[in-house]
Amino acid sequence: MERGLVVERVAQLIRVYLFDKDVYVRGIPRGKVLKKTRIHAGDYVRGKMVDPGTFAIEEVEERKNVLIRPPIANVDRVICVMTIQKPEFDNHLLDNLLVVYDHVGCEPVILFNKVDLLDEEGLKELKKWTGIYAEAGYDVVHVSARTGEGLEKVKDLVKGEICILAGPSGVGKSSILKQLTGEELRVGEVSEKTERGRHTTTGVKLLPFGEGSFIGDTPGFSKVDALQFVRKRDVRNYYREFLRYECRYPDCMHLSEPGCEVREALKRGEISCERYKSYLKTIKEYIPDLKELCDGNET
Ligand SMILES: Nc1nc2c(ncn2[C@@H]2O[C@H](COP(=O)(O)OP(=O)(O)O)[C@@H](O)[C@H]2O)c(=O)[nH]1
Ligand SMILES: [Mg+2]
Ligand SMILES: [Zn+2]
Repeated sequence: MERGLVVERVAQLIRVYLFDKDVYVRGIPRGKVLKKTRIHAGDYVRGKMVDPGTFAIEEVEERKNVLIRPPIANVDRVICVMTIQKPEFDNHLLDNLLVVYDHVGCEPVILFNKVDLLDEEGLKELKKWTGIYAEAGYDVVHVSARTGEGLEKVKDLVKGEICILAGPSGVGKSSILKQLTGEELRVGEVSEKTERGRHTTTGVKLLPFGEGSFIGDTPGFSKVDALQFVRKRDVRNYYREFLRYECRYPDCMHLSEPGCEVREALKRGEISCERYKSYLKTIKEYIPDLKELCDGNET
């Protein structure tokens, strides 16, 4: 059998990319797939050609995840698009995106776009936040969709993967998609509208770019309450720098528990106060001695 990737699904129309032949063909579900499985864009499928241009799908490989609204399976990477200026950087939004996407098994990449328009102050901010996220353990890239700077680095990072773009409105997601794939995002169709809960009947499309990478034409969400997706006591697992420390109690939430090594690391300046404050906000908790803890840890 041959292996393919479902790149588009609009109602009954399924398009499949065949890896070996490097061609796009129509996919027709057969047998148990037809009866049992709803096929999504991002599904890895197996089957065979039944006539030139038609591929009979006989198996759908097990999915590692399925993102909803719009449905895309097997998303390896989420490119979290942010800007330092225009619009102003919202670190808490980024932290919530990182928690939620990590939880569903998509490795996040942080992309700061519009670096071409940063003034001296902006460049300082860029450096500060890049340091904070790189130290926390994320890949961070600097891009200008306008000049093309940094886009090759993005392509390198996501080689052979299925990606989506996430981030607030106006940061340049459509512009980046256009630069990566040469195609226009159908503005307003799947993008910002779905975030307000409106459903669209249009299909989902994965666009090829770089070396065997595909990108979903969805920008993901721009406002996120991580607690709608992740249990409060699990959030600490997705602030990945916390995982380097072993607290006295294995279920330590790093609030005011005795023997909390995360708090000790914070005092020593090994964990960023901005990230810790954001963590408290994510889990909607407050601690009275935050100011003392963060003293001398002003980044
Ligand atoms: N200076 C500059 N402007 C950009 C860049 N990327 C996007 N823009 C502009 O920012 C605005 C919003 O971009 P768009 O791609 O629609 O953002 P989206 O809402 O995230 O899809 C548009 O006017 C773009 O031309 C960039 O790298 N540099
Ligand atoms: Mg857009
Ligand atoms: Zn702790």
